[in-house]
Amino acid sequence: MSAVIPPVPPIAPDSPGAVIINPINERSADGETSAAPIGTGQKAIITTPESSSDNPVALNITDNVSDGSVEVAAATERANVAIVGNPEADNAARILIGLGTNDEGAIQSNAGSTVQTADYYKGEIIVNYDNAIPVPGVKVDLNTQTVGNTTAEFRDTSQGTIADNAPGNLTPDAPNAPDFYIQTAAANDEILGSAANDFIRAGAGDDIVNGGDGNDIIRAGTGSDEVTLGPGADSYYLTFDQFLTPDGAATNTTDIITDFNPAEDSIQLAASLEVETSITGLGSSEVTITYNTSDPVSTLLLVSQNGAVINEVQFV
Ligand SMILES: [Ca+2]
Ligand SMILES: [Ca+2]
Repeated sequence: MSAVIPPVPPIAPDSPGAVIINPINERSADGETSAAPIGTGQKAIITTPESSSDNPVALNITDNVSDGSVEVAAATERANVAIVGNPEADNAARILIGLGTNDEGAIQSNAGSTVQTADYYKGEIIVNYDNAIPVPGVKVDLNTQTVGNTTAEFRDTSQGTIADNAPGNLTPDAPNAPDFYIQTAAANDEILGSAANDFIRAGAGDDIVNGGDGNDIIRAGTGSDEVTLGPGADSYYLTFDQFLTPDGAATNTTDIITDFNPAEDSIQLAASLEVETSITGLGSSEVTITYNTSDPVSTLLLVSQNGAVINEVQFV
């Protein structure tokens, strides 16, 4: 069974609650612009094309609530959207990330865009990129900074670029070079990728991810996740962060891949895990990966739900 993700309605620039958000002017220099405040009931739509990896759109979720929703859509190519909050607050509004339209209601392409949320954000995030429009040659800039633990002041750059967080063999002209980059946070999130290539990171929590068509990279993060790879040559990708809670504690989790296709798909582990893990069960549909670096050790049971055998893992 493929994972089914709820729909996310597209945002029109003139719809009630819509707020057109512009890129910030400075990211890390003194005197930089802080993230734009946005609260529940508001819809952020990015329509200006000046966003770039150096000049992102930054949204600061301000509501200290456990209900209500914020809607976010990139409606222009190569937009880079960073959603942050106050790590000390209980900001837990739901975030709905989808597509945007023009004034006539036509879906606008967000090809090459990145939409990412700070790791600590506590609210549930639902992403639905069904009907997203890829554009040939308009790919994600792999040098885009990831937000990690960035706050509203927007200074943290410690988490590296998208390339730093991707399988080591990912290049801008690879067959799986991402058309879209999506990064969610600590809660139990639900993500549907586009019909093109997606690089999806679901963060901590027990997430449900469906890559859809295309050659996707899915890094589900710590927690017990359900992953549908979809058609195409997909990568289920693990790093050390699969094996530690956000507080650095050991974990014992189970990830399910609903539709592993050994003829096309691959199980990829970060190269550093080659010496930090031991693996049992290859040649069956249940593989156990033990992370020996934590104390006690962390384990991940990886279940190929359709019974397809996992014969190998790649260290990349
Ligand atoms: Ca998550
Ligand atoms: Ca996809």
